[in-house]
Amino acid sequence: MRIEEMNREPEMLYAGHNACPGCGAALAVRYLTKALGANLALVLTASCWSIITGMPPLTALKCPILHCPFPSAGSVGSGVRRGLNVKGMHDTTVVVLAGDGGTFDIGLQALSGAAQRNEDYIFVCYDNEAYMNTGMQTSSATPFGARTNTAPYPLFKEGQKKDIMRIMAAHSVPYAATATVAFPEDLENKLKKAQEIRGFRFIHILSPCPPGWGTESSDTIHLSRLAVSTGFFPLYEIINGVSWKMTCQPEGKRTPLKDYLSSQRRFKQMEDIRVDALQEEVDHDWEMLMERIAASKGCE
Ligand SMILES: Cc1ncc(C[n+]2csc(CCOP(=O)(O)OP(=O)(O)O)c2C)c(N)n1
Ligand code: SF4
Ligand SMILES: [Mg+2]
Repeated sequence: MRIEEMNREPEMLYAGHNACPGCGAALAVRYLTKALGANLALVLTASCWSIITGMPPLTALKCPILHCPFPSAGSVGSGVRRGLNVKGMHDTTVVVLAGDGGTFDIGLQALSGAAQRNEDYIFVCYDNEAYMNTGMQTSSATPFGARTNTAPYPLFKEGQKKDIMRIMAAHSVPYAATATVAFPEDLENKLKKAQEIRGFRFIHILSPCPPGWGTESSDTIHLSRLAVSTGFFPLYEIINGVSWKMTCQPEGKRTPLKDYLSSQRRFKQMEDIRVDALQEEVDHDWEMLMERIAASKGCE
């Protein structure tokens, strides 16, 4: 479906929600609801999104939402799916929505259990690369060099971003994919594909966050696009943990990573030598991804 058609799909996110202007996570979920349709049950962890939608009766989303404790989203999703099945509501799509903190860190144990049991729902992680709702603390999704409010001296994240997609692939889940808001058609295709598949499905959406990243609200789409064209956040899908496929390839040469970093205040203190180190890491991850894609051609 083209973006114009998508915009004509019924809105499930009411105007007047509580997201900051330019919030990538709000846009991601708006597209998600358009792609998956109205017959949706949402499980939501503590996060910016619990605030964006607000508490009943003033909730901003037009579908049932179950707010759940941080670490339990993976299990609550399993329970909701099984409960709906008992009631014969097999057509209702169950989506667990969690931030990177609720996915990469605090929710990882229940997520791993549900993925391993191949529970039948879609787990969506909107990744703004920190615990934003509580004031921008480091998560294991925060990239190297990014400033957060809990990074010890020298005040930026020193380790690498955790590779959640390889963790999901290691669980051999039927479907896992990356997406971001600058490519709504790619995002929609992946969600619709996930909706058709049974078993555990995982969608990882990079979602720019203007206050947390130190960017203008008008830059959200540009940054999301740069994340892809630099190779910092490639768009791909993995079937059954073995078949890796690129869905949106940057045209020509990849854009230098410094173009992505320079417009974000969270990377402002980064010296050139660290920018070069991060570029090397992105180049290395890119090569590894290309090798996996090439190697899996025989698995299709
Ligand atoms: C067990 C537990 N620990 C901490 C909190 C406080 N808390 C609420 S939202 C939040 C941040 C969530 O971060 P993330 O999952 O990345 O979502 P974001 O806020 O970035 O959207 C935290 C730490 C909590 N509610 N429960
Ligand atoms: S802090 Fe970031 S993720 Fe949270 S509502 Fe604002 S823009 Fe969205
Ligand atoms: Mg977050």
